[in-house]
Amino acid sequence: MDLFENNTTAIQEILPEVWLLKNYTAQNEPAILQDLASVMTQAPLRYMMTPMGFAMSAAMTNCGALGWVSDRKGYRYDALDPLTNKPWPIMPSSFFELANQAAALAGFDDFLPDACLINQYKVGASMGLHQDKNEVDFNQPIVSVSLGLSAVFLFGGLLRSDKPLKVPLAHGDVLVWGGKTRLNFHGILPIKANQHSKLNAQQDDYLSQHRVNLTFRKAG
Ligand code: MD3
Ligand code: FE
Repeated sequence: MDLFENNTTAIQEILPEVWLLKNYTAQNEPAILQDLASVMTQAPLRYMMTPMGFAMSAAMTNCGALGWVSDRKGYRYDALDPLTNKPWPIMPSSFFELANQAAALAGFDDFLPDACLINQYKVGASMGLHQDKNEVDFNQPIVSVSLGLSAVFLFGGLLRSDKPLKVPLAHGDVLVWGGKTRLNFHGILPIKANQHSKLNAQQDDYLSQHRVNLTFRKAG
C-alpha cells in the first residue's frame, strides 16, 4: 500500500526495510540543484583511486562534516578534502532537510546525517556490487537521492553471490534503507544515455548527460 504525503509523493516499501519515494525532490528541486552546483564549485568532483590503484568509474565529492574518501591507503571518512586540505563544504540545509524528512517518512525519526557523498556518473559509468561498511553505526539508515539520467540499481543480499534484484531509479527518486538490509550488497549498472523522463536536454544540459546520486549517512 502506498501512503501519500502530498499530491506528488508516494512512499512505498519496495522490499523489507527499503522504502522508495518517487519524485520526492520535486518539492524543493530548484534549491537542491543550486546548492549542488555550489558544493561542486567548493569541492570539485574527482576520480578517486581504489586501494588497488584503479580509478573509480564515478567521479565523487562530499559535503557535510565527514566525507567518504578512497586512495591507496583504503576507504574511510575524513573531515578534510584531500584536494583542498580544507573541511568539506557545509551540508546545505536543502540537502539536510530532504534527507531528514525522507527518513522520517520511512519511520526513522531523528536521522541527522553528517556525511553526503556525491557520485557523478557519465554514460557508461557503473558501480560494482559492494557493501557500505565504513560507517560507525550500522543501525543508522541511509538516504539516497537520484538526479539526472536514470539508472538500474542492483540490490543484492548479504552474500556477494546472492542474485541481485533490479530497481529502476529515475530523476527525483529517493531511497531509504535501514535495519537488516543495511549491509546488503548493492551496485549500479552502466548508465545509459538519456533514459530519464522528467528533464530534457533543453531544460538542463548537465542532468541530461549525467546521473548524480546523493548518499546521506550518519558516518561518525
Ligand atoms: C543498499 N552509491 O556510494 S546509493 C555508494 O547510486 C553507493 O551512487 C549508489 O552505493 C549510487 O556507496 C547507490 C544507494 C544505497 C546506498 C547504501 C546502501 C543503497 C544501499 C547500503 C545498503 C544497501
Ligand atoms: Fe554503496
